[in-house]
Amino acid sequence: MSSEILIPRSWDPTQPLWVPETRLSLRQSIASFAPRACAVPKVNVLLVGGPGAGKSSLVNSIYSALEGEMVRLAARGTGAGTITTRFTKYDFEDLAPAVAIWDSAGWTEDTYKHGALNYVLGGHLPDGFELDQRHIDDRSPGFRPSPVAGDYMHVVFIAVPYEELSNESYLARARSGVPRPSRAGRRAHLLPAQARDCRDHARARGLTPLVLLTKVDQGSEEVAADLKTLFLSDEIREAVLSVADDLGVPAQDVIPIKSYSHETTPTCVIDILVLRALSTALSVANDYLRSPDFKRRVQSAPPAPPQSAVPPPPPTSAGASDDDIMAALSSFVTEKLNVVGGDFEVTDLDADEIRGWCHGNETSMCQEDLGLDPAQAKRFLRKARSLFHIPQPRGAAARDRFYTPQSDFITPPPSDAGAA
Ligand SMILES: Nc1nc2c(ncn2[C@@H]2O[C@H](COP(=O)(O)OP(=O)(O)OP(=O)(O)O)[C@@H](O)[C@H]2O)c(=O)[nH]1
Ligand SMILES: [Mg+2]
Repeated sequence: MSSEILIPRSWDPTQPLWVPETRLSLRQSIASFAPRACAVPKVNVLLVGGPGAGKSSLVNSIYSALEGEMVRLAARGTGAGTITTRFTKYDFEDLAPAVAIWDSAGWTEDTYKHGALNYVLGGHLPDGFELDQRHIDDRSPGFRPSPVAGDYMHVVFIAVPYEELSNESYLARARSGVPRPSRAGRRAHLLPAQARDCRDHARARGLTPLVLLTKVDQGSEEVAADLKTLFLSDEIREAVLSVADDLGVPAQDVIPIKSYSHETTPTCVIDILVLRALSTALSVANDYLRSPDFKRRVQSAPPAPPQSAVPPPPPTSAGASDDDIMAALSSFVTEKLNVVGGDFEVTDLDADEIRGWCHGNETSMCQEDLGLDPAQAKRFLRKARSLFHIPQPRGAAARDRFYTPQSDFITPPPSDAGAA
């Protein structure tokens, strides 16, 4: 009996269904993800690539897709130079408690030399490390001489912008292995030689390098007009196969994405694309955590210092004082939300007042008193709840769960008012 094909045949058999349920299930699986090694509390996902490849935009897009509204955490550029210079860790609080994404400075011919990539992959460089420098070594400020398993990178994304592939000389260079000469005033993109370098360093540590084919809307008019045609497009298929061929990786390890760039509201398709990419990364990371390479590396790590020399563990938030928590919230507002000043600073307020906001889900108080926008207010309360160990109020949880921007809809739960 022959089966009838009811949907257009895709070149990728794992093409998702573009429906809100797919996004919901991706959000849920990312939120409940657990690393398969107890020595690793959070999986570290590394983003590398050339300036303007779309790394920071992906961080913002993943956050937006998890949050359900547009969030801009990482500064984005125009592609005309390196915008990100510091190695920056992004946490997603309870939206993805076991995930950290590390955004890096765009590669140029002058950076990531002298084993710097090994330091990045090996967890020697802390959050905030200045990457835009020619020489990085064990005397660099902040260098971590003995990283532990939780500091290592557990999965690597190499970002390659699709716009680059339309330049035929890119493919020619990739095949010959000749890096593009630098030209003053012209932006440098991910060089094939550097991508190979990263692939080789990753493989030497037992990691599987994944390639992000970014900005798929640039280069295919059909896809730009309707992103849902991505996995039906011959142009994208060709690009995926070319990149896989150039870098010597399996085609299924090349993931085409489109991040939020000019959009002002979330869309289901972009949410699904970026969450699908993260979900693939988490599953590859878990494979790594079970691999002999990882286990060997953990076993051969230098032994922990003798008991007497072990410093007391840092206080956990469970045992933290109100003052500690208020200080942590204050730096969260300035460093993570990049907000300085509403009517009050966090430290002007009382811990019990913030506890009250948490219990009542008082986002409007956060907006008025601390000068936060609605998305920042939600993040602030989420952070405060996790530090004060206050569960999310039921109403707020239900609203978040069924929050549906724009035209994407899921039937909301019946409200008490409606039942009465
Ligand atoms: N059309 C389109 N533009 C994108 C996409 N992703 C990113 N961009 C744009 O590309 C430009 C550079 O993006 P960034 O995210 O700053 O790139 P980056 O890799 O972080 O760059 P550096 O920090 O300089 O290394 C920005 O103008 C983004 O809006 C995409 O999927 N489609
Ligand atoms: Mg950046």
